[in-house]
Amino acid sequence: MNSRLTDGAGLPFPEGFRWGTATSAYQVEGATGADGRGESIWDRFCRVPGAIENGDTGDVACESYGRAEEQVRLMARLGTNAHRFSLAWPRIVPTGAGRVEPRGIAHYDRFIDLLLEHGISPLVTLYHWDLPQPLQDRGGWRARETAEAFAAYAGICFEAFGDRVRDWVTVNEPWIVGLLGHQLGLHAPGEKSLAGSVQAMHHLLLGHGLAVGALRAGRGAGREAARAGIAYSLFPHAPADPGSSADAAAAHASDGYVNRWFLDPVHGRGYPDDMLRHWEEAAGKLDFIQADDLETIGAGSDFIGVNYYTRRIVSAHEERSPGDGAWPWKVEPPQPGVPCTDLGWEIVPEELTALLLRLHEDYPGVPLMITENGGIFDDGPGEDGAVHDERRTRFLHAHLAAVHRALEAGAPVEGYFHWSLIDNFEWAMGYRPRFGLVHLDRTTGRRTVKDSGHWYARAARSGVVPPMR
Ligand code: IFM
Repeated sequence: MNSRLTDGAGLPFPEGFRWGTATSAYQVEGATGADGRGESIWDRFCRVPGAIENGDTGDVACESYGRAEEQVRLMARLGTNAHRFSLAWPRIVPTGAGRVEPRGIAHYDRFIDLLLEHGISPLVTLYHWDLPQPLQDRGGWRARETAEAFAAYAGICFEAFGDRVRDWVTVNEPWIVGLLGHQLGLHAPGEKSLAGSVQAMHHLLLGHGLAVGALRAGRGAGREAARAGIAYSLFPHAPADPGSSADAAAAHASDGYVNRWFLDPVHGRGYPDDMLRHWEEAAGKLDFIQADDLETIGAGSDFIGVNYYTRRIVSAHEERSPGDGAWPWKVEPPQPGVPCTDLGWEIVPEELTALLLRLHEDYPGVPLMITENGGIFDDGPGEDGAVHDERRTRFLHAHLAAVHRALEAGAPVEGYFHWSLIDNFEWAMGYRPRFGLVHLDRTTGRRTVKDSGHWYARAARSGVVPPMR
């Protein structure tokens, strides 16, 4: 990388950098009843009146299950050399444990082959929130049994696809699963229990550790290079008043809740003491943590998956908030003058540089991958049929420049996966938010590569982020 080149000439990225897009099964596949797929917690949750905006569901989504070939051609048009997607657990093991569905395996076999034929390397997520409903009926992630079933399912996937897939994300965003799925009830399975959410987050980490064990056990079987990591939803933190020690303490505590509670144990340091104290006080005894769980969880992670969207500015507060971990703090609204996406998330790319450098410092030697980054910009086709989404292009440019700065400062960033390839099902918000590089017209199914997609293609093809005018 020639660091003397300025943005005027474009920003060159290292040889072998992975230029990717990201999706997840339930958000894009549709075809929820096809080929023996079992029911997932999202199929069930979408049927709860009022749970999802507009009554939307993932039944059809982007029809990616039936249009896999077209989807891969789209990626090839974008010039990307990598793609992150998730396997739907209920397609592979329809009831969560036990019988394997060969048609599910065949579908992903073909999808992986298609990617490879187009020179696109797969980064495969095993769990992106679509838990088989029968496991939920037995306690879901609150139950230890689910972590064990997850490891067995992971082993099936390593066996089936490990000859072509090197890199695996075990679990996507364990904090969000705990917060939205189990504490606030806004995501499937719709539970509202602080104690339950702490238990679920522990079992997600345990599932990761057990899956890593299964992956490593298979290394002798021709999968020596296999790697696994978690994709964390990481939020840099700042105190609302930099001069206030109470705000600084609140920001540090919130960082423990959102970031350190996950990163520390996976990297062999155990759960952070401040957080253990907090959970015991706010959520009760943590007696579901068994003697060697932390050793299993701490078996490690071969890379850190960074899902980065925005930051959290926190101020100290007298009262405990009912949500957000029952902490005495307040998350501040967007700061005046800071640009935001259409959902009101602050756009702060410089925080991404700082986050990557912090991870490099705190967990030295571990490769980093931006497994998600993106924003909601509600642009659609104009009269000329094109989608002139200049704000997304600027967002991309700013965040890739932030990654470039981190690389120059020595952070081992291996790739960038834009969330998302295509406008898709955004969970409780249904199809309203648009995150894609490709616009989806849900009435006609028509796909239109947005201007941001064309811009990203220039970067991905050349390995140089073009300057912005
Ligand atoms: O769409 C989600 C994705 O499933 C997980 N990470 C955040 C994205 C945008 O909200």
